[in-house]
Amino acid sequence: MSLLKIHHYPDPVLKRKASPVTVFDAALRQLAIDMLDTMYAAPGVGLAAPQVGISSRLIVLDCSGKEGERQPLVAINPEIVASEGECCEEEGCLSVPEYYAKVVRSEQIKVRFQDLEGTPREIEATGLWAVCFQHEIDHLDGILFVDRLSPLKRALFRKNYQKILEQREDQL
Ligand code: K1U
Ligand code: ZN
Repeated sequence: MSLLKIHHYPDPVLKRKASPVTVFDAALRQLAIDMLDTMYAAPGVGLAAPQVGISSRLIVLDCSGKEGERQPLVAINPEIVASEGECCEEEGCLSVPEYYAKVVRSEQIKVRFQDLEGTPREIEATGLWAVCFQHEIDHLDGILFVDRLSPLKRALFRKNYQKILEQREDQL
């Protein structure tokens, strides 16, 4: 099992718009496996390629919430093609450790993507799956959940996160 290094804010790779995947080969399949292993080990419910330093449009998710019944999903070049409703749930991010905030998102979405063979697929998502898809697709566009907070909450985040980083450095 290969665990990949998760890049943390303010690493510039997290602010870049990722490039579409055009080659569906063994290297892509191995990257998807390594990303799933890294996500489960973190632990997390999603992971986007830029978080492991790769600026490509690939995400992995598993919001099944059951240790024994995993439901891994690999989505390549994902796009939200329909959305409905609004929800506001607490989010975290493996690239922004120890920080959580409520974010307004669509409640129900339809996502078009390609699987590891390059075959087009479509999925409808609600609940945590919908929130997670939106969070991961944002990563592909260089957007972090803290970018979706009000200006006041974002300013508070910057101030508090600086302290979190300093404390983490002291612990090393
Ligand atoms: O993209 C990421 O940084 C992963 C992130 C995704 C996410 C979290 C919350 C709402 C939507 C999307 C995480 O997985 S953070 C960890 C987390 O939420 C979690 C960890 C263990 C069990 C359940 C959730
Ligand atoms: Zn994230």
